[in-house]
Amino acid sequence: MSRLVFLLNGPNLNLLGKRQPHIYGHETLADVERDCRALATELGLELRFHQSNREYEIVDWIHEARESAGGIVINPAAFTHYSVAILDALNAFDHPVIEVHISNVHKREEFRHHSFVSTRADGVIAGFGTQGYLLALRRLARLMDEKAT
Ligand code: CA2
Repeated sequence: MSRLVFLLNGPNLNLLGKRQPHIYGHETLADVERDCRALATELGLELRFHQSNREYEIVDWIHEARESAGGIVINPAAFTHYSVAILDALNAFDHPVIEVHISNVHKREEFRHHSFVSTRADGVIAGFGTQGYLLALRRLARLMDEKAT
């Protein structure tokens, strides 16, 4: 199975570390990418790391992953709570999917408590800060290994 992993980030996550540090911490998305790349190398994974503010771009990356990747880590950001398009795309992806939220969405406003993506994800991580991305990669690597044996 492919060792390629897509790590996808939704709208406004390009602002990570620049605004609202009390919710999302001080690390920037570039810091997250650097740490994820280091861990991916350790885990023997090849990483495609993307962020977009446009729903269709995320859908297109999921389609690309369908053709080539063995797993997806996704923080769909606000799309989590209303995007049937992203859910439909993930439902057409045959390999493990881990959903990440930096904040604990269940401790926040009611509208953040529901996730369309969680109905597809193999695991959900929320409230671990940006460390959640690293935990997600470790879990994904394990699921990919289990699937390969
Ligand atoms: O906790 C998460 O990771 C979220 O997916 C982040 C989304 C939010 O809509 C979800 O409910 C939970 C928001 C991402 C916005 O990121 C920003 C980062 C810094 C400054 C402003 C926005």
